[in-house]
Amino acid sequence: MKILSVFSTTTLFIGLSMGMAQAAENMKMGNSMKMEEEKLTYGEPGIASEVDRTITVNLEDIAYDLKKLDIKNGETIRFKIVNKDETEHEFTLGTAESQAADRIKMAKQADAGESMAMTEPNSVSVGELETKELIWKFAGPETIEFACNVPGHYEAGMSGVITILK
Ligand SMILES: [Cu+2]
Repeated sequence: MKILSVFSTTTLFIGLSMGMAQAAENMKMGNSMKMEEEKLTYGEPGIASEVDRTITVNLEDIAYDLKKLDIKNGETIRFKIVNKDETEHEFTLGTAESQAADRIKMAKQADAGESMAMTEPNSVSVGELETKELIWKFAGPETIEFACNVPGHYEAGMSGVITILK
C-alpha cells in the first residue's frame, strides 16, 4: 500500500512538471509570435510605386536558384517568385527563429490536413507552376533568411540568407 502511494505521488509530480514545462514553452512561443505581429525588425510590406529593384527567384527541384542576397537599408524589393515545380512551395522572409516557428506551425497544419498557405505579408505561397510577387521594404542592418517551410523542404535546402546592410 505504501509503495503504491509513493508511486502515485511520483507519477503526479512528473505529470505536473511536464505540464508546467509545456505551459512555459507555449508562453514563450506565444510571446515571440505576438512580438512579431507588433513589429518586424527587418522592414515592412513595400509599395509597388516605390520598388527600387526586382529580383526573380526560380523554384525548381525543391530548391531556390539563389542562396544569398545583399540588400540596402531602406531598399524596396519586388520578388518575383516563379515556381517551376509541380508541387506547392513558399517564399517567406523571417529571422531564423520565426522561420523555425513557421515550420512547427506548418507541420501541425499538414498533420491536421489543413491548408498550409501562408497569409502573412512577409510570405507568399506559390502553387504548382505558379508565379507570384512579394514587395518588401527592408530595414537593417540585420541578417535574415528566406525559406520554404513546407514540411521537409527547408531540410532539403530550400533556404537562403539575406544580408540587410546599414
Ligand atoms: Cu518548398
